[in-house]
Amino acid sequence: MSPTLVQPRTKLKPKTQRPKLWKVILLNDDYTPREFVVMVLKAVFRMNESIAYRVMMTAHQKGACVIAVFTKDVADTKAKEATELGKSKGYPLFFATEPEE
Ligand code: TYC
Repeated sequence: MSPTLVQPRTKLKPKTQRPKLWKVILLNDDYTPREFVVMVLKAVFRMNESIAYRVMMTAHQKGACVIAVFTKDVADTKAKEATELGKSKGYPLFFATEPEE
């Protein structure tokens, strides 16, 4: 009987690349009213009242709070939209974005 030849696999399984995700971060300030922050979180990030209130209080007490992660485009658009809502009322409310590790 002749020895069985094991052929090396030549086709490598392509690794599926996941797009890098970006965090949207809510920053505390001393001037924006709490109710306004809650309203923006509900409107732009589709949070319900109790989650929006908890997120706002976390930023208020700790200085910042990660809100959600999105693809870069969506994170930038939402952070800008939310920041603009504050600006339109003269508030310094600020939403930052940064890449996830
Ligand atoms: N610190 C603000 C106040 O006391 C409320 C506030 C909370 C503002 C969270 C921004 O990200 C923020 N009126």
